[in-house]
Amino acid sequence: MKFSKSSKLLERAKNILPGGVNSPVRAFRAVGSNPPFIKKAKGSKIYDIDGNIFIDYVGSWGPMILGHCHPKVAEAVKKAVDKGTSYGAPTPLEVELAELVLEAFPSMEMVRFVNSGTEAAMGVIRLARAYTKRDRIIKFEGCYHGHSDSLLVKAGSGATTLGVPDSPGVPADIAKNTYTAVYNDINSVKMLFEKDPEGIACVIVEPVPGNMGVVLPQNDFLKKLKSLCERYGALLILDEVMSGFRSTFGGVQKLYEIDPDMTCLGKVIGGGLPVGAFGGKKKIMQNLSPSGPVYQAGTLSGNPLAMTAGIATLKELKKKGVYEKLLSTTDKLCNGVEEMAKKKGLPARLAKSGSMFTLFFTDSPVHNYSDAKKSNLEKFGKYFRKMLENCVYLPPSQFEAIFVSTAHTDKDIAKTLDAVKKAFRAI
Ligand code: KE4
Repeated sequence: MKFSKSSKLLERAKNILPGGVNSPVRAFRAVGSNPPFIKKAKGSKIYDIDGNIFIDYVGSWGPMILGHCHPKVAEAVKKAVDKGTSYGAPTPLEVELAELVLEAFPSMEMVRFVNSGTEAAMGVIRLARAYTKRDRIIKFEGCYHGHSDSLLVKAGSGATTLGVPDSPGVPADIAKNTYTAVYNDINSVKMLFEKDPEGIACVIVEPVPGNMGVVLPQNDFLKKLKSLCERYGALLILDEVMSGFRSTFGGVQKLYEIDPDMTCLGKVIGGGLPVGAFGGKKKIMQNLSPSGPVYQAGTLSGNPLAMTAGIATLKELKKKGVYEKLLSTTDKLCNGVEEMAKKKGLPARLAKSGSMFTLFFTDSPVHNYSDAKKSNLEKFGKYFRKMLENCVYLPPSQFEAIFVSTAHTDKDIAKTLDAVKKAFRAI
């Protein structure tokens, strides 16, 4: 397998694009390798500029749940282009997609479309602060909600100290309004509410995190979170940008029977075009401009091409049998991986939620970010590079999720498991 054209292009790109990429994780820094430059994708495959073909489990980090270039999605977008690419005016398309989203998320009574998950999380935090007239927020270590200042914050020195910036450029004055708790540790949240009973506007959480790798909620954690928020008058915000539509036609909030005040969405609802969304109870959402005083705006929000791709994608997902197939393909892959890891006596833990999963290279359970960080990153790097050599394109980080699509065939799974066998032998 050669990557000479990609290596040359990376050198050229690095002169004009920081790190040669437009989003850091794509640079493959976490796996000690350089990224292939992709020229096209179709179904479950991606094709790089050196002629290599990979079975793709990144799926553009989640949006490509139907695989790349799904005929229905591609056809719809091609037609839409002939009607213009953006109007900056209301269109029937955004009403249609909004109705599909509200059908999938019964906890949502209203929704606002934006252009990314980052914008969705930024907007929902501002709305929560305005609605509750409070400034502090709670997030969780290892959960990611995009790169807005209030959410690029990590825990201060003590468990209940105010947040500190998690990136240069985030003012300490902003970071101090963000508390960080520990996922699956309800007491770490209780302590914060007891310390600041009237100052916390909201708790924002990935109900099933994917950004520390996939981690599953334990012991009714989400229900306990909801009741703490109710007790202290804070809003519960579920960030389902990644988990949305991955297990069912809707969110994991349906599976865990949680009724959040607000939800963030992205990825799948744009079918590969830039879309984010935030929504929730009407009494909160109607405070959003222009129906209310909370300002939020976007030139390309509700863009006709992105709406078209989202509508086509959700309409496909609604079809009978789609989730049965998607989940059985995922189970086949995961069962195969777990069997081989066990046979090899490999210290590994697999966590799965619907059609997304992570194989942690650790032999202890992973219930939060500090557990996840015990994984053997060197082993993960070797495994990643071996899988790439065997034409399987995985997310280039231990702390990400693998995404299965409806385009992955039994043949893809068999080839992937064969690659896993070779990779396990090599590490
Ligand atoms: P975007 O701004 O990247 O569209 O969405 C931010 C975001 C918000 N919430 C959750 C739960 C997310 O997973 C994300 C983005 N996910 C990452 C993957 N871990 C996107 C990949 C990247 O940053 O390049």
